[in-house]
Amino acid sequence: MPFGDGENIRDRESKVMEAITSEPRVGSLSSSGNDACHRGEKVIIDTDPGIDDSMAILMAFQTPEIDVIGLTTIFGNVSTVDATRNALLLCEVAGHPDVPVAEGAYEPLKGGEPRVADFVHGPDGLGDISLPPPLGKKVERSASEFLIEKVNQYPGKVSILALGPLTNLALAIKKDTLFASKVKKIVVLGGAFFAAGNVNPACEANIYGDPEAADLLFTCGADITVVGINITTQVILTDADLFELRCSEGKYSQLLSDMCKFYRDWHVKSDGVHGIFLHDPVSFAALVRPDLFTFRKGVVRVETQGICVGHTLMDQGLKKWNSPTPWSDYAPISVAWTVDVPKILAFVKDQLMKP
Ligand SMILES: [Ca+2]
Repeated sequence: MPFGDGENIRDRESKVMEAITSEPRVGSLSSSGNDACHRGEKVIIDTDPGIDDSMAILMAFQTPEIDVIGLTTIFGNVSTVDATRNALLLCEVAGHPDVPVAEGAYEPLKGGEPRVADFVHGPDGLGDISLPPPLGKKVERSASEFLIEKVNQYPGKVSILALGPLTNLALAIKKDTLFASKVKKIVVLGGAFFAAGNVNPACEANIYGDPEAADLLFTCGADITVVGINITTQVILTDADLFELRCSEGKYSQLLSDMCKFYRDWHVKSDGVHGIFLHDPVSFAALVRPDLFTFRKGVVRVETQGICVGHTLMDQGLKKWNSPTPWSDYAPISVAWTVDVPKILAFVKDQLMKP
């Protein structure tokens, strides 16, 4: 769906242009965790923007410790084509129109129409605030080709922040059998660990979007950290925080505040929450500030059939099973277990309000 061409489009355009043209400021980020990002670390963001994706992407571009070397797109909050448009626009808003955007798969691994959550993020995925179309174009390669190219170009040096359904990553693993060993680290927003989902009681939206892809990724042997909604729903930007954001000098605070209206109203209707969950920004924090979390290691499998399709289930290693299970013989991954809510909220607000 195209961006609206309502009467306030000129205001939006000038707002976007203002964000594009204002001087970038280099901030600082203390990253004291053992596995925190180091200066200049290469990161690809696989994304379905998405309002909270937009927050995470703009935060990433404002973080000097990391070097965003590309965005790859996927269906989820919007269609893949709309995700590409939004990703291009966000790169331009962030003052990085040169960052390549590679378009991802149009459907999950098993085929069929993807599930699109436009009722959460608005028809355009960015809160339906009549933003202008991007000036730039996507690159020729597909998302999975781009991912493969970059991990081969910089083996052991590229981390991936996966903020949507995991189809592109699964396709990269299928096409390049050494992909898992060449990627540095993959941080995934997805799943609900020993907690209720957000699509239905069994499953969370990103995993539900392509359960086969998620199961393939979680069992591929790569260095993976997964942040479930059992963690991200603990971190809420309340109405008071949103007001503070709107009143702040943050470089993108007006744009994000406008985008957040639709998203916030959905939270009231759906969850009785007067504010927004910070799913994607919290996952970004797991990449750059892992010291704000605790993690547990275990093999994670994803249900691909039946009423619990999309359910993520971790073997915590608490019991020695009598016989082999579907969890046996796979490499464990790191599952975010606890989060320091006050500290992470302060971190996210600080990033979002950075001038
Ligand atoms: Ca997302």
